[in-house]
Amino acid sequence: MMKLKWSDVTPKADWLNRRSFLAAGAALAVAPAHALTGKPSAYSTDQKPNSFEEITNYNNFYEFGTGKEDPARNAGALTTDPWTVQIDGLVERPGGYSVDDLAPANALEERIYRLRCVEAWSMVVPWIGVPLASVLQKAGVSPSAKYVAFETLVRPEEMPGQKRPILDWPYREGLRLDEAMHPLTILATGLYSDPLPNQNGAPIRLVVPWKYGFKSIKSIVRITLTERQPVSTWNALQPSEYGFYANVNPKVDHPRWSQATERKIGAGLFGGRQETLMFNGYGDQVAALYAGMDLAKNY
Ligand SMILES: Nc1nc2c(c(=O)[nH]1)N[C@H]1C(S)=C(S)[C@@H](COP(=O)(O)O)O[C@H]1N2
Ligand SMILES: [Mo]
Repeated sequence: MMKLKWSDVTPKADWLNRRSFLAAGAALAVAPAHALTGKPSAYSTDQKPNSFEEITNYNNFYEFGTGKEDPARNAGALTTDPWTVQIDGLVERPGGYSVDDLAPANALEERIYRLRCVEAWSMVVPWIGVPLASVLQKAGVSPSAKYVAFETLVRPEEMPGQKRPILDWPYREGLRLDEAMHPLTILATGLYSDPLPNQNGAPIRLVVPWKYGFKSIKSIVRITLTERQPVSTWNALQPSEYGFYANVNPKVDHPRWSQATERKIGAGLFGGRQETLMFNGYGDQVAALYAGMDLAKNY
């Protein structure tokens, strides 16, 4: 049988509508949460996205447990509305911003990105969100700012993993300002045409597709513009294994495993491994950010 690519058989608009159509037709009793639409983007990959079921049942979100199925099991209880993101530090308009302020419906874009976890598995995810640059512009970046720091919610009553010292809570991440302003960097509020499921970082999470997944911090409550390189959770915990940059790099192995290949979730037992690409395949867009840097030292 001839192999057709997903993009050959499914016009993007049809595919976008499919989920809400199915939801509407399937059962009016199960009222779907308001559907989201994101404008198609040239930054999206043509690769076939993983299924909604795969993306929402195989997760890393240690606030809800360390098992891949723990977030799907435990994150449902998280209250994500109301939600305020505090933007502070070296900004002109510090304060509390709502998710609608930061990612209004008319600004949403669809970004189908590869996601490569440092543990050497990967997926393709159709996010909906807005460029982080648009959010930072709302707060007004002061000229002295050089980095952006992010923090996840701390609420052990609803995040059972936080009752144990698995990580130094809150989960923290950071980017250099030019990485944060890069057009590929988004804050996501949706997945397919659904509001972001809790296990994927509701109501708003970072997505930096050329970096290992741990940089893409979930359920963000604070964004701080700083002059100094901020703390990032995994780097602070184990600096010899997890760098601040964490750019996907098949030539720099993790001390305990190779980063040359990856296991694509959903490929099946006999699907085989695929080669990991430099900057997760986004080198044309981002390599210039690291010109002249030794990427083996700055891993
Ligand atoms: N707050 C928080 N953010 C997090 C994590 C986490 O444990 N806590 N895990 C990270 C890791 S290791 C990965 S691979 C991605 C996984 O995102 P996904 O579950 O939506 O695929 O989320 C990242 N963001
Ligand atoms: Mo990860």
